[in-house]
Amino acid sequence: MENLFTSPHRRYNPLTGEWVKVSPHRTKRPWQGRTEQTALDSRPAYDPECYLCPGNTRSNGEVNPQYAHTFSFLNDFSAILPDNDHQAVEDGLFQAQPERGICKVLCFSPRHDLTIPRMNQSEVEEVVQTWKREYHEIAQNPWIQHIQIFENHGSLMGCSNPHPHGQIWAENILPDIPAKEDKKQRAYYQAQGNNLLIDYVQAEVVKGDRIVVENNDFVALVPYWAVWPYETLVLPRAQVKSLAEFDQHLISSLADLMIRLGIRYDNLFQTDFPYSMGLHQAPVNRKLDNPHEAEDHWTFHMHYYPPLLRSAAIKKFMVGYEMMAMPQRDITPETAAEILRAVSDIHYRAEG
Ligand code: H2U
Ligand code: ZN
Repeated sequence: MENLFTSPHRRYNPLTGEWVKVSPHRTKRPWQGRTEQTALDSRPAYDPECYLCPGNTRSNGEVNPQYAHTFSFLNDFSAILPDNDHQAVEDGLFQAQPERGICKVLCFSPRHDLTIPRMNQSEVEEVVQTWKREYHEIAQNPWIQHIQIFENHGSLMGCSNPHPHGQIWAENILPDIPAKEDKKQRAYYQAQGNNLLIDYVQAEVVKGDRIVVENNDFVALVPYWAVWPYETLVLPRAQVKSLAEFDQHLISSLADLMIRLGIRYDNLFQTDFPYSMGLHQAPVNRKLDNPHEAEDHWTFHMHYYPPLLRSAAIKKFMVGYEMMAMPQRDITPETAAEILRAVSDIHYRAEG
């Protein structure tokens, strides 16, 4: 009998409780590699028109400092604001809650032309270090519950500016996606006495077929339940709840892994690979009824959601059946991991 994984099936995501449909029989055509090459993007190291470059003026008239490493500032067009004393609406089917939050923009580098996979180890360490500092500082506001650090990368993802940067949205509630992960991790921890994602990473390391890159502290793999063709999940090998617990060693390990994963992504279609990436970690300042609950069930992790499917230009759209019913994929997570493992670990734009 043929393996279930060669015929249509669905897979369970234990982190959210959702399912994904896998249709591997639709990918019988052989892997052709990239089908076209995009023009090499040659951005200047400094762009006088860029609102993120050092020394430039932003749309609100503020001037960026001549920063040398990373630079963060309050988003001039914040989606949520710190002050909001409006009343909730509780009117049957019409419910609304006021939201409070802090939005920041974080430049990864003063260089307009770089991306994480083309930055060096110490430069990416600076990014992780800055994330840790921001997580710590923002958590000092006792009303903040959740701190979402993310990067939306590439014009294909709707990112407005190629200057390497990410964002932080912190707020007074736990948003839906981390709330689902919170519930699932807590239930698992209470039932098993172990962390869901640590048990998961250990099992994946034994199986091996979904691993993309790894080092002594972190593993990047295509999760068993991946929705996007080349989606990856970055997991620590040992339990750690949030950036607050990262020492210098973990910071440099994570930077190493992010660079190596990013190089493989860029090499896959020889393009500046677009994605949305984000960190999920323990909520902050949560008032728990039972102090024993703490946040020990939470494991720090990162999600990378890239939209590309078959080439630098062919993107997967989540439409039709997927908008109406559930997500679906053709190429299996195992095949995606194999393809990512097979590409070079030296960046295609590296000199020499
Ligand atoms: P993207 O990551 O989607 O490109 O967004 C960049 C953010 O930068 C966006 O949230 C902010 C926008 O509000 N921004 C400023 O804070 N100041 C500016 O002068 C322009 C853009
Ligand atoms: Zn710039």
